Amino acid sequence: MTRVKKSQSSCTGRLARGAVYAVAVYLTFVATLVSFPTLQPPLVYINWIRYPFGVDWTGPEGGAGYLGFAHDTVRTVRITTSDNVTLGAWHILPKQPAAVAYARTAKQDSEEPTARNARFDAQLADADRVFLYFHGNAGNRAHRHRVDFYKMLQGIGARSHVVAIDYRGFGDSDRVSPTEAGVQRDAIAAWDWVIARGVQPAKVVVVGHSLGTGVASFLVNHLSTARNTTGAGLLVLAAYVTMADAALGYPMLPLLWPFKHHPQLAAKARSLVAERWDSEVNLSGATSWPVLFLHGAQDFEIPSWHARRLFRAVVGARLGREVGQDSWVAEGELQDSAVEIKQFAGNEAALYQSKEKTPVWFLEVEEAGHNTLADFEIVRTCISAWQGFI
Ligand SMILES: *[C@@H]1O[C@H](CO)[C@@H](O)[C@H](O)[C@H]1NC(C)=O
Ligand SMILES: *[C@@H]1O[C@H](CO)[C@@H](O)[C@H](O)[C@H]1NC(C)=O
Ligand SMILES: CC(=O)N[C@H]1CO[C@H](CO)[C@@H](O)[C@@H]1O
Repeated sequence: MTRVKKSQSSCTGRLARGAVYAVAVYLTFVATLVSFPTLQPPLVYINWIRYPFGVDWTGPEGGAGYLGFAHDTVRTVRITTSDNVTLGAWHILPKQPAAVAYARTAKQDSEEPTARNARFDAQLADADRVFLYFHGNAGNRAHRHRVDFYKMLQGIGARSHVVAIDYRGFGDSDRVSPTEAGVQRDAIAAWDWVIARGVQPAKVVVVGHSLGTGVASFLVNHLSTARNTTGAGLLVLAAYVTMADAALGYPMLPLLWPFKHHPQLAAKARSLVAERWDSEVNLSGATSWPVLFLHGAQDFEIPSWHARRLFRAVVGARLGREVGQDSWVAEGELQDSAVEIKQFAGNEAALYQSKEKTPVWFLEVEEAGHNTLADFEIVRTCISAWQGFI
């Protein structure tokens, strides 16, 4: 009897000690990240997951040959940033009619690289739209769900090109550690590269997904405040309010979860996230750009309240007042005279449209998750309508 008791108590003792160690390790880890903020970026960008592996970026189709694009419609280009970092990017031509796409000609096969580049450049200068795509964290531009989205964008309008970059430290870009300041330079360099090919700013739609929505929001703010430049639009997929807000709720890396339910601790935790990516501020400042928020109601990585709050903030900033602050009632209704709401058949999606001249729209897709927006026809239709193609 005594023996059993003893072993029970020592078992409980071991468990208790184990729990204390686990908490100590966790707190040490968090304290280290706070004391050395330069250790945070690898957890934010996750560029060390180099997936998909082994892409031959310099190959004939820029490494995209196996991804189902029409023959000879993708090239890898190199973009140099203001701090002399070289980035890899894809330039993807508009969707080709099937007959043209598969007519692989001897002329194309023997084409010199310079002539090929000139042909791509000439087509780019003649674009109707250029979608400049900034991807999310982890993995590179060849990631399947990103490719699905490029393909959808190719089919918007008649002559839509896609340019998708890899930030520093990702893909075939120089292996320089990404930081907020560095990635901001990457975004500016990518924009400048497109404009230097003879594309009018008014034809360029800046697109961001997930982490990239912070990058895209920064870029449009920079363009409108520093250069008085307005593009064709800002398309934000699965946006977050600020990096700190995203980190606090991020299920893939629930480091800050223990803090999130306590308002003061949460505020403290927020202030300790070094990479800011303050999209709410940046978006509210870029008032001349058309904006479209797309968000899946089944997005558990970044829940759709982020996009709702951003939508309200952006419309509010343009009207000079708060919009529907407390009246976004449970089932997705926003009550505000400045906003019109359309519900699609079977509640497939809800579209919120500001009534201003420069459209600010928000489409919430009922069945979509964080990486699956490209699977929904309503998304393609909505982007086309927002860009004035239908
Ligand atoms: C930029 O970097 C390349 C190597 O990546 C180097 O050859 C070149 O000299 C650098 N240019 C400047 C202006 O620093
Ligand atoms: C910004 O651009 C708009 C239209 O292109 C122009 O009307 C306006 O005067 C410009 N503002 C400044 C400060 O240059
Ligand atoms: C104009 C402006 O406020 N831009 C800000 C956009 O957000 C980033 C933080 O991610 C700031 O560094 C910029 O100053």
